[in-house]
Amino acid sequence: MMLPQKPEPRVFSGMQPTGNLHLGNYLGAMVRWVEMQQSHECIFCVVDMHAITVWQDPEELANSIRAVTAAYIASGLDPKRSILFNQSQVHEHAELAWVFNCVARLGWLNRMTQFKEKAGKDRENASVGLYAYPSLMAADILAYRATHVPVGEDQKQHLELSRDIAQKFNNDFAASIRKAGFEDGTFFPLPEPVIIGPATRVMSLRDGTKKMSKSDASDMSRINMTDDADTIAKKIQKAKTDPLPLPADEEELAKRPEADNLIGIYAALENTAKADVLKEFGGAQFSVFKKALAELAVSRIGPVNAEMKRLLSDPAEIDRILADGSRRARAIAGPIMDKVKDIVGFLRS
Ligand code: AQP
Repeated sequence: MMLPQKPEPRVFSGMQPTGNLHLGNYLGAMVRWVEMQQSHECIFCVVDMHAITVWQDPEELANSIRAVTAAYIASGLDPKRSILFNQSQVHEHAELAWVFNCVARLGWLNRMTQFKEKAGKDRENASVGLYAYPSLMAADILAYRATHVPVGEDQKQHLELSRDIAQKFNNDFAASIRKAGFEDGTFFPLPEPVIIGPATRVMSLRDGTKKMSKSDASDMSRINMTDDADTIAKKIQKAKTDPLPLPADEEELAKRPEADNLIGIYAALENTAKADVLKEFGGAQFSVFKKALAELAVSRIGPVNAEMKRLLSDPAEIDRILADGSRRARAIAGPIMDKVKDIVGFLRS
């Protein structure tokens, strides 16, 4: 298969099967994926190899891979139009990650804030995989020479590292890249982060300065995509706020993290801007706003939740979708990895 000289526009992104997907994953990433699917060639991955950078119960991991796949489809991703698969079924991710481990510099990885946060004080005991996570992420994207990566704000630093790795590979191997037929000496694109919308960083419902996260010990801190209507309403009602009514302008809103978070969630669910939500609710008490937010959240998440349940009642069908997606992903990544091997100087038969 002939690769194009310049990579064509192509979208890649993924989520870890490490527990329940939450509203942050949905509004920060998934909603954008569904949009981009209309206009771009898209590849969406369940990144199970990233998940095992911290220990996962094997049975739970297998179930989570299916649950995340079901969430993708229930949210509106079409497995015929886009490629949906789990990472470990396409060995090119691991192969390219090794090459990138040899391109990336220790100093670059040392700066990654996510590793510092996740490893915490017990850094010596963190897995090597957790440390090398950004090289694997670069490989996920560049195994398809993908050009656009829709993610939440928290992934910005890793995306910048992916660009640095692509750039250094292109520089280190420029002559060999030309010899392999790429006239301008560029093999990998520098992937563009797509971080847009009013909810690129959804915060914890218990603390407006902390990101909403799967691994937060308190379930009240997040809205899970599997929560029922009563649970969603209760979590929103109990969400931390300050005592003042809602502000009328965005400048004031920016000074009040909890209010800002809830307004951002409302705007994203309604597909509008924060300013428009403030026009409607500026000056209102939180009790009034929270009631409207709970209704909106239930009306958006309820149908996704119901469809996820329906899909999960047929696990064999989900496995079939992942097998089909993996085959289609390999058809793209295989020839790219073959070229990488030629460029690096590996012999292949
Ligand atoms: N709070 C968030 N707001 C907006 N976007 C978010 N994302 C995650 N949290 C938020 C985006 O969701 C996508 C998938 O994330 P992931 O599964 O790779 O894991 P993560 O970023 O590590 O998510 P968590 O919930 O924080 O998991 P844990 O607690 O296990 O670390 C990404 O595009 C991410 O930006």
